[in-house]
Amino acid sequence: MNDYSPSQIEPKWQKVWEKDKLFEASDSSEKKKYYNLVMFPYPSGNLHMGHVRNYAIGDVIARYKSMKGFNVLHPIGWDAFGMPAENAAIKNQTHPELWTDKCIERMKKQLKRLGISYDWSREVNTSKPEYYKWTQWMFLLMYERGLAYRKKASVNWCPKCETVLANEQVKDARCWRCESLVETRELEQWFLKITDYADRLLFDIEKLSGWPESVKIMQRNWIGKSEGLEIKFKILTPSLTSVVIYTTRPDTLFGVTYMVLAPENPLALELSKGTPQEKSVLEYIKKVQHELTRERSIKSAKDGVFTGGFAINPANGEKVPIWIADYVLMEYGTGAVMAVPAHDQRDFEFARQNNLPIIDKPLDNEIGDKLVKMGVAERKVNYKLRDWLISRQRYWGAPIPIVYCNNCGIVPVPIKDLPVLLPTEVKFSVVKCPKCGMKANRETDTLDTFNCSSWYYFRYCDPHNESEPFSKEKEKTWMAVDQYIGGIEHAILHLLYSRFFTKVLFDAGYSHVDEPFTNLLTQGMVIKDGAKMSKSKGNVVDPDYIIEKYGADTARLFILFASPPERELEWSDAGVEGCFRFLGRVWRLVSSKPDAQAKCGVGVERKLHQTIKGVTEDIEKFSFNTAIAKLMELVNALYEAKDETVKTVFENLLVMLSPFAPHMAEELWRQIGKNEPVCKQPWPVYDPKLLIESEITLPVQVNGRLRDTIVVAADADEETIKKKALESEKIRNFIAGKEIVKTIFIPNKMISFVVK
Ligand code: ANZ
Ligand code: ZN
Repeated sequence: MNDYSPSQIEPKWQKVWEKDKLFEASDSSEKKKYYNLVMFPYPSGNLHMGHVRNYAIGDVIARYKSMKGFNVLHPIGWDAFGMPAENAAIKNQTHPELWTDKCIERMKKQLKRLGISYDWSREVNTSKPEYYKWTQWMFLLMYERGLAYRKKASVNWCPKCETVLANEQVKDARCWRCESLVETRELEQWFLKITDYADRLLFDIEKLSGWPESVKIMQRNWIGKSEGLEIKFKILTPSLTSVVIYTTRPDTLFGVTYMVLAPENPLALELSKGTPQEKSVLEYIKKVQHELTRERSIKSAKDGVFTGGFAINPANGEKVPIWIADYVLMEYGTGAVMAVPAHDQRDFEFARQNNLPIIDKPLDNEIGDKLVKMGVAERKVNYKLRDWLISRQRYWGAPIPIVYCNNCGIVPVPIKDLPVLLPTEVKFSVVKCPKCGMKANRETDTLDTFNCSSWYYFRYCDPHNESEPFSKEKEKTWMAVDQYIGGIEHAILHLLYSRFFTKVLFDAGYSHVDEPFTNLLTQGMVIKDGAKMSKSKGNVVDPDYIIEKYGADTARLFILFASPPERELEWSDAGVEGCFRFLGRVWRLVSSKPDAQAKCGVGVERKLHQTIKGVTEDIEKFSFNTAIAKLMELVNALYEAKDETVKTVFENLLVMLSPFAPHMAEELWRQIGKNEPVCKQPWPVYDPKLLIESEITLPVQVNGRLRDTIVVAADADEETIKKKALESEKIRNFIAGKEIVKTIFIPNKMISFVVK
């Protein structure tokens, strides 16, 4: 018997798995498919513990499902375009492609060292022309369907990243990547019309029963559907007719004391023209013009100015002043509100600041309907969701397949001319217009990398297809993804964009499903000393170091044992040691008696079947920590039972251990004389008959009457049972001062005393 030495056994089995192509998914199989997907990594250079956790969880599910008889697809690839590569390349005087390829090489080695059961034959890399050709194709599909358009708009600009950002990429007015304060710029940019899908994206959330409630709530709020009325207020200026406001509370109409326009609302200038207010209105507009929409939507309602104009409240004919203030946004509703300080918090704050009246009138739920009937109001649905800004002023991304021709204007590059290659030296030559053949300029912006990741799971179904992004047949074989596993940080961004892409592909007839991910598991963060592992905090644990010291099996086991997947995982060196010791115990137990044949005792057999039942149920509900705890208990029981252990118990133990610690399970499997890989064994089933409780409840009678019950071991003998019955307080009371003349014992039924 050798000592447990992961550094010897792990590389050995990794080579065997690869050579025998054990994890390559078959496109044609009798078995039921199971598409198990983990969020593909950004090739930053090194795997961190968050990756290890994501991929260890994914691997347990993949290996388990495969042993349960499914045809499992478990692919991996690289989300390889993006800013960090470009910045690193500038810093290190190299090309982003070289830098990215190096990072991928390193991280691939790390993934292989972890023994994750990926189908490497399907690996994708979004920065290679074979892939981004089809990302461009997706863009053209959007364009063709009227879902991609170019417009001048005020957009979010990150001064540090030197590019525009989508709304989803701005958090509390800061860039999601570098946290710089975002600025507003008027620029002409490409957008995807995700708003066309707002209603379906919202409605279909109901279908996602396998998603965490928290993610669904975030998506609902982001889409932000609001139902209300647009109401026309007549203006008391002869040259102007009316101002339309949006409200979700028409019942508060009688409490309106003023109105507010967004500073950008063109009506503001018209109303104040020629009045004494004109100057202050102009000054105010100038003052707020650089404020950000996002910031404005959360700041308190303080300053604003009177426009000089008045309007008539259609509910009661009252004259109300019209103000402008930055708490009203031009982008939402009609860019104008009726203010009800008695009912609305921000209107209240504003009224207090500016000495405007606050009057509390009873609510009137019918006034809205009346105004609609009179033609003064209209029902209206609004969304918070905005179109997705997809062009980026960066080099390292998929080029937008568009040319600008002096004759024809915007011209899409024909599909046959894809890919539009990213130039290796950044010089843009003049191109020919695909329509008229005249000189034209190619679009130099690239696509937001979220375009690449919005459809990669389709590509895995058919990764080497050169004539289409994927065939309908293969899509039908594999989609939808049965289980998706990744970080919660993508709750809105990637997960919303992917749902949108899938719906477009569905509508265009390329996908047979309109939701991509049936079940979603969002794993918690890995923290150490109470904080997220990060370089700046200096609390990073390097996966390579752990693998070197303890082996991949211990790293995986610890990560899965320390906490349930959705919860935070607190790193613990002692916990890692503990898992390593446990694997050592398994190793010594099995390898010390590879030929164990002795008879299996009832106790061990029962424990085994209880473990099979428990572990199976736990894995099904992704409770990996408790599943591992049950395996640990089984190993303890086997140590205690010593000679009772038979080979079948070892066999089952190794099979169940293999999704968690696959290398050791594989090695010991051969030691007990098996030839076929353990990872391809069927998952064990338990025999309900053998689960029977080890303890039974037995009635105790005194003189023919039930006086108490006792709990005893099922196989306890008469002497033990008698002793236990006589320990009962109640029974002793019935017997006190008397003599037991007879004891009747019927095994498994009862014990009865006759006393005199
Ligand atoms: C009167 C009122 C009284 C309102 C009340 C609310 C409460 P959601 O649900 O988010 O759609 N609003 C409308 N357009 C706005 C804009 N462009 N900028 C800032 N605020 C705007 O919110 C709709 C409510 O937000 C509308 O209903 C309006 O204020 C305000 F007790 O009208 B309400
Ligand atoms: Zn930035």
